[in-house]
Amino acid sequence: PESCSQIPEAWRFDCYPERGVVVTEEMCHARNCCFIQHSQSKSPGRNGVPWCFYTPDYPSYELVSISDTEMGKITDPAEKRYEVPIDVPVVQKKASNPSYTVDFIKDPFGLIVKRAQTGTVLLNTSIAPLFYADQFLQMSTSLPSRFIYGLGEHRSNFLHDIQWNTLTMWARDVPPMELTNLYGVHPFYLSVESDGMAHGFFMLNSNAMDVALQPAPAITWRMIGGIFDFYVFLGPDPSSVIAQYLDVVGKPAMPIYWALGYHLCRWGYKSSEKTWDVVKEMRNYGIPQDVQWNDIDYMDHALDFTYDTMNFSTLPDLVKDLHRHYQHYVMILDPGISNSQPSGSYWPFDEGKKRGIFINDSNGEILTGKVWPGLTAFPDFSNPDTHEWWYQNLKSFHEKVPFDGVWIDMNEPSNFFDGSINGCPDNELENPPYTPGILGGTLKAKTVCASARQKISTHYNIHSLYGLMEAKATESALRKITDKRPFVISRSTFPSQGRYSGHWLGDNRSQWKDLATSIPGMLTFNILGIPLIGADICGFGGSTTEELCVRWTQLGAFYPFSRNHNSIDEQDQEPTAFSPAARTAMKEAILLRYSLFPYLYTLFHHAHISGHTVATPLLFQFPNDEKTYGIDKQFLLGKSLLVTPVLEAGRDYVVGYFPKGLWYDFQTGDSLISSGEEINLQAPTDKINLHLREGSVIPTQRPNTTLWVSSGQPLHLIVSLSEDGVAKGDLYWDDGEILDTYEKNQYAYIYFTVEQNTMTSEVLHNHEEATYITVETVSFYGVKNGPENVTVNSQEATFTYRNNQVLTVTDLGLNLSHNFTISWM
Ligand code: MIG
Repeated sequence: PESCSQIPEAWRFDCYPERGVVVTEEMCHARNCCFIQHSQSKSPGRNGVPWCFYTPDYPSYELVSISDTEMGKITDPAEKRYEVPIDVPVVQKKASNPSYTVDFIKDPFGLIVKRAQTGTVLLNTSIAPLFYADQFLQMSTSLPSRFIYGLGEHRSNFLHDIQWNTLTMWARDVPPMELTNLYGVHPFYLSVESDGMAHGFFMLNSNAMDVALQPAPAITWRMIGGIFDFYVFLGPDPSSVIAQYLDVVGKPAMPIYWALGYHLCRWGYKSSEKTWDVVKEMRNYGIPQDVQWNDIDYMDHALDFTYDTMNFSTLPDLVKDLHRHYQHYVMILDPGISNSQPSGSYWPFDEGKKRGIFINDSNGEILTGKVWPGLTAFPDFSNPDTHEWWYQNLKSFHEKVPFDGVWIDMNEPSNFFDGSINGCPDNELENPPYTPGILGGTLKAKTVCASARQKISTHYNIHSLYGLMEAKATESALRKITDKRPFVISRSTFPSQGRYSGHWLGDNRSQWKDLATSIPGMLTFNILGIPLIGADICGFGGSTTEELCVRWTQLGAFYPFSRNHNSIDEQDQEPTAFSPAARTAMKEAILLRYSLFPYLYTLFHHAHISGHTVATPLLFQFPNDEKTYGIDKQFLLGKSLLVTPVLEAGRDYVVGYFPKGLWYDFQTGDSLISSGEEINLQAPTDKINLHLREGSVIPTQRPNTTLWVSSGQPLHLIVSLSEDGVAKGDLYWDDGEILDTYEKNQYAYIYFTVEQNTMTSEVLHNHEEATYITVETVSFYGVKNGPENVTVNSQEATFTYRNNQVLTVTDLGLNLSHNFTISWM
């Protein structure tokens, strides 16, 4: 019909999204849709303008009657469907004075959500037909702008491309590449409206899905199960959107202090002695290291909860030695449990089988897959009995090897077979009417059968929750075993994961482009509530080069989770493996990180209690500066520390964007004024550019080779005065490892303000831990005139003044647990 050609290209909603199919006119008309070929669609159904799209009058639902409920919720009264089993707060009643309006369209049924203050349409579901079948749910909504972020886990820029870009979600083990589903699933986006206000949208659904972006701008949710259960967060600024999202799914855990140290790992340490040698070398060179890790090499024939008593015979001694040096040990665990050890010789399988805690196939037999130890069963972490069994395994292994944290890998779950040793049955769960654009083309690709049975549902529904559920089991086991804050790093993740674990970006490669993409990855996980995030420093696959590894260590020093990790058979890439110059540059970068520990720790506290980001996109602090919306080559730590890394080979400079205002070189205090422009910065190989935004007070500490030792060191406060001479900052301090210190009031919280040439340190919450710390020096950046005298608590003090306008007050010896003032005239 003619009406078809009147639909603008950007507004054509795909009626034939199946992959790898070239849709013909006949096929399209069989669906009663419009058919117009388009030259720009290279692979129909994947990228580009759809050839087959819904007609304007395509039949959909009709609103028959409407009755207001106390909760303002839409449910299906007739039929109970699968719902995602994560605990979200239950809405008790309708909001009294909402900042939004909700309007309904009768026929076809549609829902319109607007921001009350501005009238901006945040959501309009009437732009394409709605589907609500058992295995096919589809909803399209308009977007107020092209600025959309989140929707993990994918490899992409931080700002998503909306030019016909389909993001598929289904947990998958694959080295990160563009346009494919990866390890985690996060159906949440942040949208920045045209006036700089922001809102968020969360689709609480765990089934396989496509999320299709198109230039209208619009988004389509195409899911193969569950219900429509979605949340809209009104912000109105980007940080508030994230805090509101995390109010629903849960705020991140407060990490144990050493989680913020430098971690060393690799696949292919052939023995505990080899591992130990690396630790000793790091100590010899005085390079900070808090945590040594082992990959699957430590296990006896890749069996969980065992260690190789030949090559890793000294593992328990290594761990004790680490502890004597205030260092920590983390080892990997994979979910696959070998099912083929002689009966009676391997408790994890024997006992697991007895207790019925493994995933069954659709016949009710234990499903057999294959992972590193050979044929395996997979624990069903949706079963509470599995958590108890997992805990008992961890506990008895901990008695042999007193590890401090756990790395959970392969938990998509990854399987070397597609489905199982016997494949999968041919049924509607394995071959649903529509299969999203999953890598491999089937739900079972490199994982267990969709029709496999788990305690609470079929694998079809809960596949992408495997990593979350394993993390929960691991976190609670560690709590019981260590009675400290659990340290868990998980490869597969789902909303609410931050409550239980951190994450790393998976199997990257030792290439410059992977160095660069680590920033959008890190920023995305920060807005998804998993701030304990980093990429494998120096790259996992392939061999690194010295220059790349130096630059990566400089950037990695500012990852919230900072771990150098390497694949098997690749060239060594520990800092100790390089030339003295490279080693020194790496050491300096890591020392710089350690000096920032009090600041970083305080940022994690704010993430934990208020849902703030730790690594922050520039746009969060400058939402009215559109130039920041696409920036992902730089980022802020917290609100004020700007990191501008070198991301290319052979450079001794870097160009960074500086939002309007006054900025200071973090290390020298030199100032620069930006009108909101790109600035060329010197970046010799031993330098990482760090700039402090005006108006901040940053607590730093004399660094040492472990955070335990550093944490007793005196503080050095760095103040960056704004144009009008004000600044503020804070410090959260506690014992570093006890559970729930904030919740139990076992912490100190100090607030710093500067105005009119006076700094005040105010202890808002006191605790014994603060009494062990002194403030030794304070540097004020941007003091325009050299002062004649400086007083501390009204007593004269020692100071220096440099002609770059830096005033440093020294030899303070102030007890952190007491209020103090510093003034200059
Ligand atoms: O199939 O344990 O992402 O970090 O070194 C590879 C070996 C399994 C994948 C992880 C990687 C780890 C590797 N693992």
